Amino acid sequence: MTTFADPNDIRARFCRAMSEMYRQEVPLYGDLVDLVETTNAAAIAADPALRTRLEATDGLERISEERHGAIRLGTAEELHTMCRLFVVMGMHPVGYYDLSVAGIPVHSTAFRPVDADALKHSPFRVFTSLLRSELISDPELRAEAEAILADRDIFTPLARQLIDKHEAEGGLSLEDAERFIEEALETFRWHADARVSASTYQRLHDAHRLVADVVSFRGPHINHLTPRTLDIDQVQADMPARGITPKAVIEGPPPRQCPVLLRQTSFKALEEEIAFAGDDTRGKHTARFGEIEQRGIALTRKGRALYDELLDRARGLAQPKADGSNAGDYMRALSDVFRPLPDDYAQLRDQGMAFFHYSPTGKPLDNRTGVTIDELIASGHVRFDPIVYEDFLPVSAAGIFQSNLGDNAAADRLAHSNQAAFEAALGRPVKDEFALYGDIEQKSLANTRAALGLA
Ligand code: OOG
Ligand code: NI
Repeated sequence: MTTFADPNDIRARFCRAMSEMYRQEVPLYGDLVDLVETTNAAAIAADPALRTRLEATDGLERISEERHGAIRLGTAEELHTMCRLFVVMGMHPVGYYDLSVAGIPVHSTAFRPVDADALKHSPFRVFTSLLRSELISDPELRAEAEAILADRDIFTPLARQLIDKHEAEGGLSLEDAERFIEEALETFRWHADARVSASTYQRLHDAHRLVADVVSFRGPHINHLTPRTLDIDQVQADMPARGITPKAVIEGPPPRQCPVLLRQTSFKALEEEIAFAGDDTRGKHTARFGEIEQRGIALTRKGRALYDELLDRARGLAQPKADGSNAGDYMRALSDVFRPLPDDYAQLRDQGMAFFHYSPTGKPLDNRTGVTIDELIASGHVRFDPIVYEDFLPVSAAGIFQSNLGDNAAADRLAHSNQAAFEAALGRPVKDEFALYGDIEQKSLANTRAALGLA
């Protein structure tokens, strides 16, 4: 019997291979990673409690490793096959993000590990968008774009074979897994030679910069990678001194004692030289950038509804401008407006706003009848720790897209969301993020009760 490679290992190694490749392709990204590593080391050195916590939960070794990347696909078939490819690495589609509300003609999901062990092994995920070609308003251009896309195969023949083999046999041998990583990586590689002529590129670009990015090339080049930072405000502040131009504001919630959800910021996409098909004209394309993220606790539907409401209110007070001129006003509005969301884990728990992982403290329990979890916490038998948010935020994602597509990208609402069409392309429903966090929480409760000898 052959032993199959562990999908968690395949994912971790794929993530490292992709990081290597992207640093070579986009040297400025390597500079960002250096800055993140320096800042993380300083944050750990300055805070012994943080150090102890990270040692216990994450290990210090891989703190600054990439937590996510993003790609943009052109067709339903590409999305379907990409889903099968990610499943080989233990990544499953979670959530539906409609970016058309922000004037961006795509909808998206996140391919990611779902259970607690897999997340711990390697949390790497890929924010994956599908072009909604129906939102290209000129019917002739739409037909042309669809024909161009129908005529490419973004996967290597061997990658396709290995995906089939994985499905047929239920896994890949260590050797096949090695080859799979190399072949899968090819799909994410940058190609500076466009498949379209300069004039086609221009027409696609005029429809939407994103349309040109999706349609013009041989594959869905990885457009950014995102390491984890322990101090996003510091990295944002230090970017310019390293010759890195950050986007105007950090997306997501304000800085807090008890961080919630996801904060993220990026550097502006680079202008890169490309060659067009058919003649020897050259042009410029902006698509690729670097991003950083800092995650906090996952919110329940109730907590999330409050988050959405508060974010809306803050953006009503100070819509962040692309040139950064009102960044200070926006950050102040954000901090003011977010006061109703308790900045305290116990209160977040009492109010049912967030998800927690429960565990026994080790204190022996003698009275074994009718004890509730709240009583066990009060008596010091059970502790609760935040469950980290593993997903994305649509308003933040729109901000990241916009800052990297040129900040004057249209912001009008384009269309209604169409989750059904997305799932039809994918070939399966996306998983519900709230249900996944709820499961992790419930399992930890059951394990805790069992460990304490309670039914
Ligand atoms: C994806 C942008 C969204 C995030 O972190 O929210 C994203 C893209 O630009 O393709 O990666
Ligand atoms: Ni991102």
